[in-house]
Amino acid sequence: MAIQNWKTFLLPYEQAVEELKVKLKSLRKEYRKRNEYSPIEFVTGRVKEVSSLLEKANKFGIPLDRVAQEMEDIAGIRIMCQFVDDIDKVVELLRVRKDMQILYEKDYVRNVKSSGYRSYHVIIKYLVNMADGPKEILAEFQIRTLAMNFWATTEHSLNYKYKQHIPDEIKIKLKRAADAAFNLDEQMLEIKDEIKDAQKLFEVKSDIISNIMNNILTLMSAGKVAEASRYQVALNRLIEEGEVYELSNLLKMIKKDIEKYKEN
Ligand code: 0O2
Ligand code: 0O2
Repeated sequence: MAIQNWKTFLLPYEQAVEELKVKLKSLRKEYRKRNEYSPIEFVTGRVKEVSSLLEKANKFGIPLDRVAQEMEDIAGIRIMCQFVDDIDKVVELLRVRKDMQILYEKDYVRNVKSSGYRSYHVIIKYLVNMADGPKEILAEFQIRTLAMNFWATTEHSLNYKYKQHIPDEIKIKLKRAADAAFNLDEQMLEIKDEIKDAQKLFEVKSDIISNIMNNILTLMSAGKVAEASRYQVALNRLIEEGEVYELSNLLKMIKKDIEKYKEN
């Protein structure tokens, strides 16, 4: 296929990656808006480079006119999670969706690869609406923890450096590092509730603080500069060390004041 044809061939994959990224990021936003913990930490996506597509087709003996049917990861979406048990939750979120059809799943979290690679792969069929009509494509989700992602990206760059022939002594060290990363994931899981509580507390506090800030601005724009400064000083005192109840009280006070000024 000529370069121009590859560009056209990849268009629906580019479209799919953009759409899927938006959809998965929206799920995260939805959890946050509901003030709930999100099993999705962040999402990235890419369309396979033509060079790496050709290399893979060559490695697996895939004829170029069969690439669309046989290469599952031309469109790739990566979903990063904070904790190992979030991975299953994300897979569940994908399983119930009506805008994609899961073809199969590969669980490299429980069935770790000999390289040390851990990740959960979900292969889907996805319909994109292009200018010349609907087109069904294959796409791959890779769902993994931050530690798994750190390991995989590092190992991937070493593979690139050594052209898939990483020396044995480095392979052994990499395998050990992969197990250490997984060990870290398991230890983090043991204190998950503690971490979640701390994150929640942070979110609740920053929510109240931005609410107070907005109310201070309202006071300022109503010409109540002295009152606004007084609240700003009180807020500054509480920002670092203040408890949630103290911030809530300050918020109540400023809201009450604003109501009072509105009545006058
Ligand atoms: P926000 O508001 O920061 O969440 P893109 O086209 O930028 O949407 P792309 O090109 O697939 O996505 O991948 P990119 O740019 O590498 O990263 C996508 C998103 O993941 C970006 O956020 C990054 O900030 C975020 N990201 C990347 N690495 C990390 C990381 O190690 N930790 C965290 N928490 N986030 C990371 P957005 O989508 O631009 O917006
Ligand atoms: P890239 O550069 O990531 O786009 P395989 O049999 O492993 O050669 P297959 O049969 O396509 O590949 O499926 P598999 O095993 O599910 O792998 C698909 C993708 O998973 C790979 O894409 C990698 O992104 C990732 N992956 C699988 N094994 C490893 C590993 O040992 N280390 C790292 N870092 N990533 C891995 P590609 O085609 O390698 O390309």
